[in-house]
Amino acid sequence: MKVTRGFKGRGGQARDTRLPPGQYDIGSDWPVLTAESTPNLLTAEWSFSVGGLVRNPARWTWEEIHALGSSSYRGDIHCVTTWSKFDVSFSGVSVDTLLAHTQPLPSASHVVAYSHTGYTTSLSLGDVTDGKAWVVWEYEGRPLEIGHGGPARLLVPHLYFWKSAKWVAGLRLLDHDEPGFWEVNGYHDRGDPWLEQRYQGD
Ligand SMILES: Nc1nc2c(c(=O)[nH]1)N[C@H]1C(S)=C(S)[C@@H](COP(=O)(O)O)O[C@H]1N2
Ligand SMILES: [Mo]
Repeated sequence: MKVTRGFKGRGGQARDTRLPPGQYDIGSDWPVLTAESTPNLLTAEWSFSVGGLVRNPARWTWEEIHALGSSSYRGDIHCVTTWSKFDVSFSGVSVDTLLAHTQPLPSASHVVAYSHTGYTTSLSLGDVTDGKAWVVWEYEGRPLEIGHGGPARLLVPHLYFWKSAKWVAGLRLLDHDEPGFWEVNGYHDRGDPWLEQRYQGD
């Protein structure tokens, strides 16, 4: 991505590189960061739901969601704890596909993503549409490991990684922003790494 040369973010990092301000390249490591205990979810009992302000609320089983057609991401991810990881690949289903089936109402402006564990995170509808978000079950062509949110997690790679809810269970569409777990605990409502929106007030 080419942005105006010479622009400096608050981290002192030139904005025309691939690393957002204040981030470092963690290389091949991938830390596990979890606030709750890791659940053992069986795919036979797993489901994913879209509800709230939609015309057709829906719930898919593991087999049904795979039948919706698959979509992949290859690119970078950025954690608020300052690591970034380049060129990772995930596949699953695009959130656009899930919303095409459920038909958001005109009043819908935000979503809460919630996990089977109770974790929540909030996003604007615009941050999960137009090819910007996925529910993913594969990492580098293999089933997503349980520690990283397997069998399936949300992936919203253009925002800090706390928005990418592990063990995701569904999306609830709302007409207002409803702060989730980390947003209530001091993290920024939106979390754009290029704007270094780490904490409330940034
Ligand atoms: N359910 C759940 N999802 C979560 C979290 C969590 O604690 N619980 N942590 C978030 C945070 S802060 C980060 S940085 C990433 C970490 O994902 P990883 O453990 O796969 O690196 O998951 C996000 N999704
Ligand atoms: Mo994080």
